[in-house]
Amino acid sequence: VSAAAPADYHTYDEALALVAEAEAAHPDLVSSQVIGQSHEGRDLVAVKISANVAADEDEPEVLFTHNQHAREHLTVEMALYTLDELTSQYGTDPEVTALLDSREIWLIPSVNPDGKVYDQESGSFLNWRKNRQPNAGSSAVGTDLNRNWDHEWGCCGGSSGSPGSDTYRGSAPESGTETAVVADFVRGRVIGGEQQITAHIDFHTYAELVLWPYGYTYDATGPGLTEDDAAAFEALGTAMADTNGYTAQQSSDLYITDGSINDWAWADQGIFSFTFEMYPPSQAGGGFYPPGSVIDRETARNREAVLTLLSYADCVYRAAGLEN
Ligand code: 0X9
Ligand code: CA
Ligand code: ZN
Repeated sequence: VSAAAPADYHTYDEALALVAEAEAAHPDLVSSQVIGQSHEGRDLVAVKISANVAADEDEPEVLFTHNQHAREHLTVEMALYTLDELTSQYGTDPEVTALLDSREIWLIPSVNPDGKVYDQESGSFLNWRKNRQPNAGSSAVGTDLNRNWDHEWGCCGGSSGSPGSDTYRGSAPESGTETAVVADFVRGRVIGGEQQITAHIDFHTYAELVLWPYGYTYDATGPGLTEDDAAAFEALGTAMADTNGYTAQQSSDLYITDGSINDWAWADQGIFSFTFEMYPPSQAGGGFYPPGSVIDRETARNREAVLTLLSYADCVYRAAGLEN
């Protein structure tokens, strides 16, 4: 496999320009907002996509987060694909139309823009994972944002306490600037005591997996995660994997993680929260840097999975044949 060049992927500025273009072209469907700043001061942006987008209607909300890990550039392309597909197919494709008429979608195209810019814009890829926040008392830079969420943070050997590690969990839960901004955004979707977001995918690369909580334990159930919850996670995760050919499993079947976004989103916010590990299946396909020629295919590959998540967002338990 020929390696990608940095120019094969959109830069963060280019991604934001495409968001602005979509908003200008579809003002009835797309509305973006700055939800905070990264450590280095870049805007963190959430894009809402829904019919009658200006109104906060009482519709199930769905969140897609991308690029917690800097070098996973294909995930930003996934956000741009979803934005383009949903907006261009509204009013044409009946399934997309019905979903935008009945759901409110939030896309965060990059949770870690500082890391993305650092990894992509020096002239060659740097294999960078973490954010770009300095660590007190260490010359090592960066927190692994996906070990920095506030549920069982650092509990179980699924992260590192060493700033030099690629899985450094940070000095405290939500010590990562970007973790705190996104967590505050999610908490801000609690209205009248009810979290509006019911379902979520956090996009990563690579390995072609659909993963669900908990990551901190091998047990299929746990505090706040009942047998019915586990059945719903497995049913919807498997249904999505049936559409894209990924492997569906509990995230700890891959390896133990603590402080991941999925564990926090479920345990703290009650959101059915999945991780997708996109293309390639292994290092042989280009690892974190597959060639730009695969972007269209590997983003469109997740079209049905995204629509499946949206379709069950009114009641995820329905995926398992359960009434809740
Ligand atoms: O280790 C990670 O954060 C993810 N893999 S990656 O290669 N993209 O770094 C997997 C996270 C899955 N674990 C949970 N969702 N708990
Ligand atoms: Ca709406
Ligand atoms: Zn990742």
